[in-house]
Amino acid sequence: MKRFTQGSVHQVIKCKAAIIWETGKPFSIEEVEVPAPRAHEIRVKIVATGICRSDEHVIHGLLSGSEFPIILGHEAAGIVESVGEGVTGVKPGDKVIPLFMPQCGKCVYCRNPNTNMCVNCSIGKSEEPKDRIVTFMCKGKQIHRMSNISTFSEYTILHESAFAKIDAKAPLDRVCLIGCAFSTGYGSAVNTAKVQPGSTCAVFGLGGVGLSVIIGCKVAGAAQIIAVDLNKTKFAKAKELGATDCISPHDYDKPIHEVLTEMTNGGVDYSFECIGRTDSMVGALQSSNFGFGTTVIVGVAPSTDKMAIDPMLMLTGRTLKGAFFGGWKSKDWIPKLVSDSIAKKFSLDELVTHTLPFEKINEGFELLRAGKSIRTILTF
Ligand code: PAD
Ligand code: ZN
Ligand code: ZN
Repeated sequence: MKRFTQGSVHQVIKCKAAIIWETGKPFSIEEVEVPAPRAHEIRVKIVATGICRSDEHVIHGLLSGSEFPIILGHEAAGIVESVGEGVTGVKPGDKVIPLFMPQCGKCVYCRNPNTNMCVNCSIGKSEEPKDRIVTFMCKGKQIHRMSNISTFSEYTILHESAFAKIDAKAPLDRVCLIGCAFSTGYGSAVNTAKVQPGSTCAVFGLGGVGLSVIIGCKVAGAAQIIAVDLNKTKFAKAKELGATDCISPHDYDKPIHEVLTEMTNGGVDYSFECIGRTDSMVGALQSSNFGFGTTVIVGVAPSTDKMAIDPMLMLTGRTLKGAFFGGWKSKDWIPKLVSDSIAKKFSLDELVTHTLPFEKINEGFELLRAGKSIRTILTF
């Protein structure tokens, strides 16, 4: 029987990838073996991949379920190299974005319009589904994957639920940000919070995610957008993207939620935590309006940390929410977000501060740790 396959589907590819061998160690560039895609999988050549704080959390062992050695990376864009049996709608040469939040379209979550979670997602699970374990081998060892996609590799394997085909015109060194930071921040404002025209917003943390929240708040027509960060070098970019005020908690001798409550005569309509600290999450909730404020948790805190809140904050009418990937059902929405970016509904350029060759990945992470970059894009 003839199998329906396209591309170099039966060959193992040897290519370079960045491996973290042990918690807290730097990346080492290694030659890895990437197997042929099996049924319902594709193999993709990654062209550009961004550096996100979530990768850094995994390096330091802050998120449960991460095992080492591992290939990180989850914010990328690439070109289909080969297509396994049973995969439809995509062929070698097509441009795709890998999905760290997959969309199988069939599970109880995919069928529910109120969530973008999918049973196939790896978040909160301790291991990859056994039938999905494939992928990278290096020096005779199996290398674990991040979110089943691992984009810090020249080639990677993606399940058919974990990629979105995008417009052939898309510039991959920009739309890779639609794979994580941009969609997460923008969607947190327009989907999860549903920011209304004329409203007041506070955004805690001005990395790629927080700045994308600001873009979303502005597109939604917010009247006041207050940006909060300890690093004042982030303020110029926040203003450029739509922040009306920028404040640092270091400049006040009272808690930042009191400052925000005074600035807005009773608290903001919407607050967003884009740092990943439980104390800031509580601060964001306390900054929101007593009777009708909404707070969205976007940042990912270390899995051992817990939030303690006064239940009265909720009894009085505040809403506390959270979402991965800005609430977007990924496979449905990524192609539309890419088209919106090509149509210049929003710009991704401002989020990119550095572009480096893939081999300089450790330098890229140093820039993040030093607070000098928004997004560094690594190119192959
Ligand atoms: P980033 O490190 O680029 O930005 C974080 C910002 O927070 C920096 O500008 C810091 O200066 C600032 N900051 C740090 N501590 C404080 C503090 N105490 N008070 C005020 N500001 C502070 O990170 P990022 O934008 O890549 O990611 C932000 C968080 O979002 C991080 O926790 C990441 O893991 C999470 C994330 N969540 C999703 C999701 O789907 N929910 C997706 C991507 C990233
Ligand atoms: Zn990310
Ligand atoms: Zn699903």
